[in-house]
Amino acid sequence: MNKVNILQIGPYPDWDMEALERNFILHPYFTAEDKDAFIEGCAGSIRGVATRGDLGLSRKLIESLPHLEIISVYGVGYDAVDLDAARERNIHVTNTPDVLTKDVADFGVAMMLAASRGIIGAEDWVRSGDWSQKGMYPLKTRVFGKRVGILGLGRIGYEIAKRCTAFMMDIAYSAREKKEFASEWSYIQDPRALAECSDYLFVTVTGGAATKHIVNKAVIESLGPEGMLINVSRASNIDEEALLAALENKTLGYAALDVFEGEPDLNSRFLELDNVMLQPHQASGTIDTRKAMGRLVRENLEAYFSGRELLTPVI
Ligand code: 8YV
Repeated sequence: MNKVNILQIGPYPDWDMEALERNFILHPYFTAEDKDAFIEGCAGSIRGVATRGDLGLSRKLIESLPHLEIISVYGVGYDAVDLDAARERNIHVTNTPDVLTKDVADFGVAMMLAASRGIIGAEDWVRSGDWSQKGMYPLKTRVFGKRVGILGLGRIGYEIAKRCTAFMMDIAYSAREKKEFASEWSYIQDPRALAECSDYLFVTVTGGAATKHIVNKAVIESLGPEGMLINVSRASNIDEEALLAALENKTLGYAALDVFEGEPDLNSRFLELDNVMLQPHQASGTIDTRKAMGRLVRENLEAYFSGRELLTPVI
């Protein structure tokens, strides 16, 4: 296969770069000081884009690439890709589902456990000398046997629910329709009603316009001052202003967050709070999973430009 010119939107680990550079000529958009000039210089040769779930690809960029044929996303979430702009020109879009599902589910449950039992604070309690000076670490919150709501029973939500079963938790879920494979769990379609009967509410719906602020002020209030909100999906699924106000006023007990509006530059109000866990969008961030994601990004591009079927097409 002749080397095809690919616009690379964000950095990838070295192991992905070595493999990509074997078959493609990469144009690292993220390194350019003057991005418009960078695009002007390479747009005429670019036939593919390699991006990331958190970075996506805007209509403006899509329209600046007259020969673009495929957009390969490193991540399961493609909400940051302007699908309408891609569809208008029959540009293929691929993502990396399944390979990251279980790691993201592990991470969501890990945040629930770590936040409930105060594990991060306890580490500081030991390291700071508080344990010897102040005595026993303050008591925290039991997890097993509590009520958990899963907002969105897709692949990741389903894996989280399975993990919570092992903690003897009372599981309910919200989805567009009842899932026959989930008959052992309660189906509560309305997010507010789901929050009302949850101690923990996981947000696992796909990001995008259809789910923007699905967790609104009313849902947050229904979860309440004893409740914990856990987000491993997209920041856009939560009304972040309502979340911040609820955390500041203690009308929501706690939030464990892996995603933020404007990330990595999150709202500084989060840094003033002691009832949040703040994580750097790392739910899929294990070596194994990221290698599998990178392989899928590459293999989709290689398949397309070799005339073979795409492995994981979105459109
Ligand atoms: C991304 C994610 O890959 O899968 C997704 O959609 O959000 C992450 O796993 C992230 O953007 C890593 O760069």
